[in-house]
Amino acid sequence: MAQQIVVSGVGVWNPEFTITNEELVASYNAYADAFNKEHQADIDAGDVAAKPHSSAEFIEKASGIKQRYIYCKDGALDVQRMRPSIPERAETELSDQAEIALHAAKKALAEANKQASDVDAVIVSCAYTQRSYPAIAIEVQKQLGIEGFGFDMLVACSAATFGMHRAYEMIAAGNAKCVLVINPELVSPQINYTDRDSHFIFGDVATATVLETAETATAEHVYNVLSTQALTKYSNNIRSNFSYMSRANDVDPYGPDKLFHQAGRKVFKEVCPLAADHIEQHLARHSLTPADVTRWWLHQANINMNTLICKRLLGREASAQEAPIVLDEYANTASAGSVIAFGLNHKDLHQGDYGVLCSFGAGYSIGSLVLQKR
Ligand code: CO8
Repeated sequence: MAQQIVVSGVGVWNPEFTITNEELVASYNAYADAFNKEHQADIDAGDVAAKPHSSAEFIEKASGIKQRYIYCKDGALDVQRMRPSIPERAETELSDQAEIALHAAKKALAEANKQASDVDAVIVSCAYTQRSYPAIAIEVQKQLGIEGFGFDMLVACSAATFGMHRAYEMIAAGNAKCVLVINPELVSPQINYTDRDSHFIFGDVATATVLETAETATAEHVYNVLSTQALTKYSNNIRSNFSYMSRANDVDPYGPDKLFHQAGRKVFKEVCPLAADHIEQHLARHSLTPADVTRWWLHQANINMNTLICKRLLGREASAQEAPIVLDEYANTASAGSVIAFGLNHKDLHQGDYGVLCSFGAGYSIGSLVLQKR
C-alpha cells in the first residue's frame, strides 16, 4: 500500500493592525465626497460617475466581515492616498512577504514538532508575490536554514490548497518526506480603496502547513490526507491585471482595472454550485457523503456563500461548530481563509473524524483535501 501522507502542523499569523468597517467607510466616504466635489461639472455633464457612499451595515450583511488585518495601516485610510504606505526595502534586507511567511512557518513547524533539518522543500503559494525572482520560498528556505529546494506558485484563492496538493504529490512520489507550504497573503497593496464594491473585502494574513509521511509525524494533532482534488474553469469575473507587461503596453500599471475587481454577483451564483458539486464528488471517491463530515474548513470569501454551499451539501444549515467562519475577524484573506478556519478549529476533533478543507475563487479554481483525524 502507498504510504500515508498527513498534515501535521498549521500556523496562522496576523498583523498587529486592524481596520474596522466603520474606519474603512469613514475614510472611503470622505474620499467619495472630495472626489464628487472635484468632478462636479463632469458628473453633472454625465461624463464621470459620482462615487456613492459605502456603508458598514451593508458590508457586514453582504459579507459577514466586521474588520480586517492590515500589514501597514499608514496611508490606507488617508483620503489623499488611499493605499498603504510601505517603505521599499533594500535588496540586502528581508522582504516584507518573506517576513510574514516566516511568522506563520515557525508556528506550523512548532505545531508539527519539526526542525528545519526535517524539511525537504518549501512552497510559497499565494495570490501575489512581491517580486518575480528570486523566489520568496527560496528566501524563506535560507532564513530557516532548510536544505533541499523551494519555489513560488500563484493560484489566487486556491493557492493554499493547490500548494498542499503539490506537497502531497511530492511526498507520494518519494521526492520529499516533509514539505512546508506557506501562504503569505499580503493583499492590501492590490486593494482599490477608492472602489466601494471591493474596498471592504480583503485582509492581510499569513498561514502555513506542514505535510509529511505518517511514519515521521509526531505531532499531537495529525490528519491523514485521504486524497486531494482540484478543478479549474476559466472566468473573467474576478481579475487582477497588474503586470510587468504594462511598461511595454504603455498603460498605467496602477489603473483601476489593474487592481482587484470582480463581478461579485456572478461569482456568487457560479461558484457556489461548482464548489458544492466538487466537494460531493470528492467525498464520493471515499464512499462518504456530506453527513459523514464532522468539520468543514471552507474558503472564506463571503458568509452567505458558505451558508449556501453547506445547505446544498447537508440539506440544512451547518452550525458554527461544523463550518466555522473567520470572516468577521479576518475578512477574505485570498487563499489563506480555509487554512485559518482549519488552524483555529481542528484540535477538538476525535480520532476517525472526517473534515473537508476546500477553497474556491478566482480562476475559477477549486481545491479540496479530505482529511481524517489520526
Ligand atoms: N456599501 C453600500 N452599498 C454597496 C457597497 C458598499 N460598500 N458595495 C456595493 N453596494 C451596493 C451595490 O452597488 C448595489 O447597489 P444597486 O442595487 O443600487 O446596484 C447593492 O449594494 C447590492 O450590490 P451587490 O449585488 O454587489 O451585493 P451582494 O449582496 O452581491 O454583495 C459581494 C457583494 C459581497 C461582493 C458578493 O457578491 C460576494 O461576496 N460575491 C462573491 C465574490 C467572491 O467570492 N469573490 C471571490 C473574490 S476573492 C478571490 O478570488 C481571491 C483573489 C485574490 C485576492 C486578491 C486581493 C486583492
